[in-house]
Amino acid sequence: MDNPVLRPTVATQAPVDASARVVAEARRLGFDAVGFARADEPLEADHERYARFVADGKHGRMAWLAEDVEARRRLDGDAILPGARTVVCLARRYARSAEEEAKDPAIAQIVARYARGQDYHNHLRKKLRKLAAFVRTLGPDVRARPLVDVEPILERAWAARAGIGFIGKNGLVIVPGQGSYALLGEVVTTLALAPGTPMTERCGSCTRCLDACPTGAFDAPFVLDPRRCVAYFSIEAPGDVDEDLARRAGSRLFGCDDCQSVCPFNRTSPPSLLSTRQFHPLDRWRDAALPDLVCVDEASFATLTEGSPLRRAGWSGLALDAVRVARFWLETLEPGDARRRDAEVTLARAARFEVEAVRAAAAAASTAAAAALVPPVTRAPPP
Ligand code: B12
Ligand code: SF4
Ligand code: SF4
Repeated sequence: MDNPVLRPTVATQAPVDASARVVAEARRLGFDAVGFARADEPLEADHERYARFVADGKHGRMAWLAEDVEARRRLDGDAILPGARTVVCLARRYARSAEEEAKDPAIAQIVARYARGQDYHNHLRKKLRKLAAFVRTLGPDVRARPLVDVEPILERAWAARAGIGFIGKNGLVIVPGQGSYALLGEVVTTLALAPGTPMTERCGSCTRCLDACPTGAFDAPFVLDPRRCVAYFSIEAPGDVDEDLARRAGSRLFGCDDCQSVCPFNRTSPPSLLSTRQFHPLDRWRDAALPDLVCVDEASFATLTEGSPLRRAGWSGLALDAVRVARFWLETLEPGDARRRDAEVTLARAARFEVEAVRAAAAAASTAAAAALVPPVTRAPPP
C-alpha cells in the first residue's frame, strides 16, 4: 500500500481486516482515494451551512437541492440506508497532463475537464456497484448501497469527514498529493469499518481560486453562490444568467475549471497514474463545432449527447449555452477569426429553433453583436 491516501486510519474495535480488504478492492477497481466515515453520526455544522444556503435561496432553479433535507443530514435513515454504520468515501481522479489536454478538440477545450469524455455517473456507478457487492460479502446480512452525485447527500462533507481530503476555499475536496480534479462517490453500508480522521484545511493564506473566478461567484472563502457560477448557468439552469455574468463567462461552454486550474494543489500534483481513458474527449467532438450544439430536434440532441455529461444541460439548454458563447465571440473576436463564422452559423440555426427562448436569445445576440462595433483595441480577448 504505497499511497498514504489509500492507507486506512485504523481505529480500535473496528474490523481492521475488513477495512483493509475494502481499501484493497477499491484500489483494484481504480479508485484513487478511499476513506471511511461513521454513517450513524449525522452531519451538524455542514448541514447547518446547507440549511442556510437553501434559506438564502442560493440553490436558484435547482429546486431538488432544497428537497430531502433530512437525507442530507444523516445517511442511516430511510432515505439512504436504514441501519447504515459506515460510508466508504471514494475519489476518482480525472487529472491529465497539460500536453495531452492541449491536443483536445477545440470544442472540448471550452468544456470543463470532467465533462469532455464519458458520463461519470455511468462508469463510476459501475465501479461503485462492484465495490458495494464486495462489501456485502464481508459479513452475514451486510447491506451496501452505492451513491454517486445524484442522491441527496452532501458528498463533500462526508469525504472530508472520512479524511480523504480537505475542503479548500474553492469548496472542493482536495486530496493532498492528488489535487481536486477528482469525482466523488460512496458506498454506504451496515458494516462497521475503521473511520478515518478529518484533515485540517491546508489553504493557508492562498486566495488564488477566489481571485480567479471569472464571475466572482464566491461570497467568502468556502462559500459559493452557485447562481453566479458558470457551472450553474451552463449546466443546471441554462439561460438563468444576466448579460454581465454571461460576458464574464466568456467562451466557457459547459462548466468551468478556473477555481481548480489555479490551485497549487493541482499545479503540483502529477497527472493520474491510473487510466483516465474515460475522461478523454469523445471521438465525436473531433468533428464538432459550436453550431452542432444547436440540434434541430430532440432526437439529434439525444444522439449527440449519448453517454456524455453534456446531456445534463438539456436540448434547449445546450442550444442556449451555444448562443451565449456565440454572442461572446461575435462581441469580442477580431474580424477574420474563424470562430466568428461558427458563431454566425450558431445564431442562424438558433433563430430557427423550436423553443421560443432559444430563438429570443439568438435574436438578442444578433442585435448585440451588430451593436458591438467597438474599436478592436478595447475588446477583451476570450479566455
Ligand atoms: C449542486 C452541485 C453543484 C452546483 C452548486 C455547487 C455548490 N457549491 O453548492 C453547481 C452547478 C454550481 C456545481 C458546480 C461544480 N461542481 Co458540483 N455538485 C453539486 C452537487 C450535486 C450537490 C452539492 C450541494 O449539495 N450543494 C449544497 C452546498 C450547501 O453543499 P456543498 O456544496 O457540499 O458545501 C459544503 C462545503 O462547501 C462546506 N462548507 C461550506 N462553507 C464552509 C466553510 C468551511 C470553513 C468549511 C470547512 C466547509 C464549508 O459545507 C457545505 C455543506 O456540507 C454535488 C454532488 C453531491 N451530491 O454532493 C456536486 C459536486 C460537489 N460537484 C462537483 C464538481 C466537480 C463541480 C464543478 C467543479 C464542475 C465544473 N467543473 O464546472 C463545479 C465547482 C464549483 C465549486 N467551486 O464548488 C464534485 C466535486 C468534487 C470535489 N473534488 O470536491 C461533486 C461532489 C460531484 C461529484 N460526485 O464528484 N455543483
Ligand atoms: S467553477 Fe468557475 S465560475 Fe464556478 S466557482 Fe469555480 S471559477 Fe467560479
Ligand atoms: S487555490 Fe489556494 S485557496 Fe483556493 S483551494 Fe487551492 S490552495 Fe486553497
